[in-house]
Amino acid sequence: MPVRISMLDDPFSEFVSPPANETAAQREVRLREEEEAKRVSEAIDEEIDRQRAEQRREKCVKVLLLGQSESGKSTTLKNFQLMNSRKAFRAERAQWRTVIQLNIVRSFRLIFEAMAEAQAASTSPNVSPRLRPADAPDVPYNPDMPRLSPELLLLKMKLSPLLQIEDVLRRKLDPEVSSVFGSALLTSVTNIPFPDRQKKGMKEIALSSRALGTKFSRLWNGEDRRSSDMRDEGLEPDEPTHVLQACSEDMIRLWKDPIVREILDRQKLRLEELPGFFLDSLERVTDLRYMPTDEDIVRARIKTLGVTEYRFTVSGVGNTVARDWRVYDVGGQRSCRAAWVPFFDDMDAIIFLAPISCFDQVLEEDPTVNRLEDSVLLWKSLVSNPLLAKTNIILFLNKCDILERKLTSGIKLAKYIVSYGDRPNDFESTAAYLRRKFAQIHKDHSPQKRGFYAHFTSVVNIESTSKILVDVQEMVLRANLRDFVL
Ligand SMILES: Nc1nc2c(ncn2[C@@H]2O[C@H](COP(=O)(O)OP(=O)(O)OP(=O)(O)O)[C@@H](O)[C@H]2O)c(=O)[nH]1
Ligand SMILES: [Mg+2]
Repeated sequence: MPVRISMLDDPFSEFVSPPANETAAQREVRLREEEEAKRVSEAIDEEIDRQRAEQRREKCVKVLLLGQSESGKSTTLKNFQLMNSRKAFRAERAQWRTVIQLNIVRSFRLIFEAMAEAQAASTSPNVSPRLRPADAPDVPYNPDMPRLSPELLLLKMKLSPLLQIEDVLRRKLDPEVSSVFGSALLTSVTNIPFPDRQKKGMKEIALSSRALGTKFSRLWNGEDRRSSDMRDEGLEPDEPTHVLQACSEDMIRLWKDPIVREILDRQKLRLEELPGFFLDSLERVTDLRYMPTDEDIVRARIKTLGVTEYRFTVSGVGNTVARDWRVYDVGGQRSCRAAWVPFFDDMDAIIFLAPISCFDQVLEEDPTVNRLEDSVLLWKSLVSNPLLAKTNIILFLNKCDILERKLTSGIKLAKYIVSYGDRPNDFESTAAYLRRKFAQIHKDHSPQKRGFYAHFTSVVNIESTSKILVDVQEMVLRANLRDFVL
């Protein structure tokens, strides 16, 4: 029953009630004035509503990409760019070629390290210390380790110019990187099964948003550029390109060498699964006129430090208006995660990437932590965060292609996740099991009920990812409009 408020209870009643001795003429004037005041008030309300709707339309849609390092955040961002600013994306091929060249050099660094380790392990401890190279790694003697032939050692030596162009390539990406101070931007190599490999100073390239701002500025801001001429794009062959081309045949020979493959196998160094793997395309990517394809660019690896913002406009469909979007890409390493929080209260959606192929790997920054476990804990802390209670969180169970390859090669999920038990070690069963785990956490820990949106993804696959991102864009937009209507 509606609650009635008596005139006596209402402290404002004496201001709004008509005067006691009001004449008929005065009453008519008062009613006219009240009518006019009501009309003005309604017009103001209407205007406020219109301005709110306008503001809402003008307010951009914001999406934050989260997940541990190497989970695929920047690769997802590249897919957004490919969908929404394709020309600008392609205009940055010169920079991506440099990144790819660095990725190749890094792969060879790893091969050289593995060879040095094998050589040291296969050298009998009885050999005179004078005959051991000064920089030989300190590894236990292993007579079963394959021996490096003089031809292989010669090949390795012929490829040493690769290490000399590394600095030039890094400086091309970020001129402020100096050999001495550059290491602040560069972090140890990841995804390596042996934690101690980290100590060896092999560096993965990383770029701060400061450097990205200058090098990839057109791309991040979705601007277009007309010229596709090689000179304009900076794709004219330069010194590192000539060196890589000159080393191409030797690189292919070394990479295909059965002894080298055996050494890599023995050290469980699966370069194919490392980010930025281009060794199966050496002939193509070392050509003097090589221009990275879209696929090459999404596979190129550069670690993110700081936060990168990418802006684009999605044109309206039907009678809906065009909307501006902002996608934020952050660094995923533990040291970068404090920078995530300031973004939490203003996002329309979060895409969380969990690389489910990483069940047998450890974190680069803490080799005692399993990568999948880290993703699960991160997921739990995100879905339970009260600041994000109303935010749509979309889960990408990523790197499905690598998961499938690992399972096919005989690596058992149950060895790392004991609760998986004796279920089948195939993709369908393992992926469905992991999805259920993430869904359960979402259900148990969300502060209030909300939908669970999850996709199995391989974000290096441009075609399938674009379909998923179209769905995601539509879903985010719908949720955004629903919030407005409610
Ligand atoms: N095969 C395969 N590779 C992937 C997939 N997703 C990402 N990668 C590769 O993994 C590497 C790391 O991906 P990034 O997108 O750079 O990872 P990130 O989450 O941005 O990492 P940080 O910047 O360190 O936080 C890149 O070389 C990608 O090409 C995938 O689904 N399958
Ligand atoms: Mg990144």
